[in-house]
Amino acid sequence: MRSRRYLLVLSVVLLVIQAGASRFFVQAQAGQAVPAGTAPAAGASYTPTAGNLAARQWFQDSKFGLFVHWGVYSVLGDGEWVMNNKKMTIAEYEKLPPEFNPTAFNAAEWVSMAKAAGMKYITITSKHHDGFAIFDSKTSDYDIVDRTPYKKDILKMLAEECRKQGVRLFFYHSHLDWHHPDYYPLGRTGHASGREAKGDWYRYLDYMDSQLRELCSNYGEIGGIWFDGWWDKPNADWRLDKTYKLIHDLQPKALIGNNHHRKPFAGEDFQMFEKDLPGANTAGFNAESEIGSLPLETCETINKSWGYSKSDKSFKSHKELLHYLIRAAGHNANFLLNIGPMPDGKIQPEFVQQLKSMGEWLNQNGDSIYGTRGGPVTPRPWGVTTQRGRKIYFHILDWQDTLLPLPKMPGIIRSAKFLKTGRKVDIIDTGAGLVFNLPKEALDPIDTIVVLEM
Ligand code: FHN
Repeated sequence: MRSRRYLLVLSVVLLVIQAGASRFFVQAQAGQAVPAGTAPAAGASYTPTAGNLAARQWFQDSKFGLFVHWGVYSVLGDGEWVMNNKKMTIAEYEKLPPEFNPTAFNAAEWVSMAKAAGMKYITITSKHHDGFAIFDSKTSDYDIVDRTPYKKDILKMLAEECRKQGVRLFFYHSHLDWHHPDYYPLGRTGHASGREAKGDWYRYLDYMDSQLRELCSNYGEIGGIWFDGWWDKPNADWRLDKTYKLIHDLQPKALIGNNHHRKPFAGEDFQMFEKDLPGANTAGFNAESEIGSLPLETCETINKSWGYSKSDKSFKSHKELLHYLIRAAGHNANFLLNIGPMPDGKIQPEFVQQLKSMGEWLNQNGDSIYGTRGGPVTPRPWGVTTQRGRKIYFHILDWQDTLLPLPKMPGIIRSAKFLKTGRKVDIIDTGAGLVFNLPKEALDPIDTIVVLEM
């Protein structure tokens, strides 16, 4: 009876495999690591240093980072776009810095929390679109030291703590600036700030470069710069070559990424996708994006907000967030998961809890994520594959049946086990492909991981 059922299922499987042969073929994944010593296709006039190429490998091995959106907007608890969304003038918005006094901020606690979550790097907003710097800038007095009662450089404390705990620090820096008088002509946003209709664009770019020089000079070795806001003025002369050169000259290992939602530009070292896995466009940001050849990253929020929101209670579940991390890894991408700290410097308990449980899962299953690249079977509705050396990890995330049909594997399979129990997995070789036999009791509600040793 059992063998007749197998035969029936197998013939269906064979038909499916043959019909969709081209779709089912094992493919190389987009965004695979650029081999050391090879300049990325996007960087015609830019040759990354050996240190930079090594940093790209480290980045791809690291897989999981903490994104932090924090600034004076947190005082209002209405997200980081509050100035634009609530049509606040510069004069009104400038009343926020005197209210920003994060006395409960504790860099050691933040970094330990990220580490315990299994995160290997932190990317924090040095300046968001509101133009306010949460570091000690000598280029401008619109910063935390000069304008808030707190008077301390958050980035300095964080950089020191990251160094102590072995976590790399990246700075998110906004090209777009709703506050600076020289950010002119205006772009798509920031029209209600009440600014005079004049300004010297190149003076603004000098200002931005000067702040970037500070970020690349005063905080030791940094992981990289994560740009955002280019999309506000896609036709402007952003003088990116000059800015990227400045960063690479000062910090040759630092990785530059730019959230312009396009294929990477010359001089960039990684490519990010906002609220979407590489190649997808469910959130509307990636209509013009195209996967390039650089290391990839995808970023998401725990609720719906980047900056702190008092009212946003739509928290994603533990399973959703883990699936995001796992699917990102299967797409050969890192996952940058965001928190928006509260104005006093504390992190809301829902976020803390979520990060803790992600760390617990990674403690058990991290072998199938860290140091891997997208595996030989491209992402499927049922899940993804990751690979490190001779080990291929099948992450079965959404599959209800006992038999799972798969394409042919490249090479001979030496062993097949469930990662969790070490129990052997029965595999049927149909000649045209494989079928995993997944008994109900072996299925895991989050991720059933099968390891093939080739
Ligand atoms: O406008 C920003 C937004 O506030 C946030 O920083 C995200 C993070 O990816 N990026 C921008 C929108 O593309």
